[in-house]
Amino acid sequence: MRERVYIALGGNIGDVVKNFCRAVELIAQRCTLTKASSLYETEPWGLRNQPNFINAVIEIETALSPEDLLHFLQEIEDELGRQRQIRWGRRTIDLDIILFGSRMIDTIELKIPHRYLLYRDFFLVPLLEIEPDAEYPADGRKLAYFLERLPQQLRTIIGKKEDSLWKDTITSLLRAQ
Ligand code: A4P
Ligand code: MG
Repeated sequence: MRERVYIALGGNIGDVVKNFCRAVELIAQRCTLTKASSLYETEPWGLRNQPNFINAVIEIETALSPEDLLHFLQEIEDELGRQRQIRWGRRTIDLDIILFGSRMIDTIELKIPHRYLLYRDFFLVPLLEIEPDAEYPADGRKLAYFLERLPQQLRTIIGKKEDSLWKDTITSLLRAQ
């Protein structure tokens, strides 16, 4: 069975947009890309003392199991992170599964929905941009409802970031499928 899955992309070191594009190209080798949000520039959530992030969300369809998708995404993180670990000594792209169909998963390895989904505007805003009716699987409440109630001090979004490489990469991947 193919499931509709939302993946969040985040990064704040190196050429983040180039890494996002490469990540989406690699994801599309085993999954079908169906939508991609704009890029958002965001202030760091949690640990404050670090550079601003770029965040985005993509929608895919996949026949992979949640665990296999997680491992596939971790391979991509390693592949893209490793190059820059030499230069910067840190990992530079985070690929988080935020929703997997309407499944609820709670294992040591994997929590779905993502444990911070309801507390992160940099997940909710790009997700709602591409799927305005998205719901929280546990109770079917609209995610837009949670975003409206997110306190000001948790808000991170500075604005959208225009980037032609991102636009062109997404357009060509959507066209190829
Ligand atoms: N894991 C459990 N559930 C999931 C899931 N749904 N998707 C486990 C992906 N992984 C999941 O993740 C640690 C472990 O989480 C994995 O081994 C997996 O089994 P990680 O990516 O290796 O480690 P991490 O990135 O240090 O932890 P985490 O919790 O993913 O970091 P966060 O929470 O993503 O925080 N501010 C802004 N504005 N934008 C950001 O993107 N990101 C972070 C990183 C902090 N602040 C940010 C942003
Ligand atoms: Mg992560």
